[in-house]
Amino acid sequence: GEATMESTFIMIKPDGVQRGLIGEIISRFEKKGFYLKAMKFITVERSFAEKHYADLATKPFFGGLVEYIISGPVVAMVWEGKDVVATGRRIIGATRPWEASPGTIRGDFAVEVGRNVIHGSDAVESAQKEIALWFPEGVSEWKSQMHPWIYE
Ligand code: DGT
Ligand code: DGI
Repeated sequence: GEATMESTFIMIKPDGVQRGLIGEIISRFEKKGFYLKAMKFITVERSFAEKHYADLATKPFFGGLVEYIISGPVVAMVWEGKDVVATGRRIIGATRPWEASPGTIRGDFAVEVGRNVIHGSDAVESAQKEIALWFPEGVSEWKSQMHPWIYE
């Protein structure tokens, strides 16, 4: 029911955009029964990417990760649904694509951890932080007419 609905931040990274995977990825979340609440197609600045990945600032790959994220446009989205944070991560698959199961986005479309196509918030608290960072203007409040066909 309503009480268990949550939101997550999903971003198709520049490799996903370049490789023509936008439709495929959006389709997987749509068909699952999650609701798209916000979406923008943007190239972010270095300082913004560094803020998004602030938790990884001490990692040796941080510089390369930031370069990759700012290298071209990304598709930033908010998806809503029951347990969408954890379930979204399962749809995405493991961070290291060689560990990602077939049937997941990374399992089906990625080879390298540094080109893993998509980002998804890893917890409800990080989702809230990321949504506030990427969508300070807020998200659309709309109700899918399919709701009763997806939720009991
Ligand atoms: P995400 O969704 O992009 O925040 O990534 P997570 O949460 O699945 O993975 P995390 O936080 O361990 O790593 C953050 C990003 O750093 C990950 O998407 C890809 C990059 N990364 C992680 N480990 C490696 C690595 O060993 N080599 C390279 N090149 N990149 C890595
Ligand atoms: O949320 P995830 O993307 O699954 O993983 P994360 O938040 O731990 O890492 C964010 C991104 O950083 C991840 O998608 C790919 C990259 N990353 C993580 N670990 C490594 C890495 N990149 C490199 N090059 N090496 C890593 O060990």
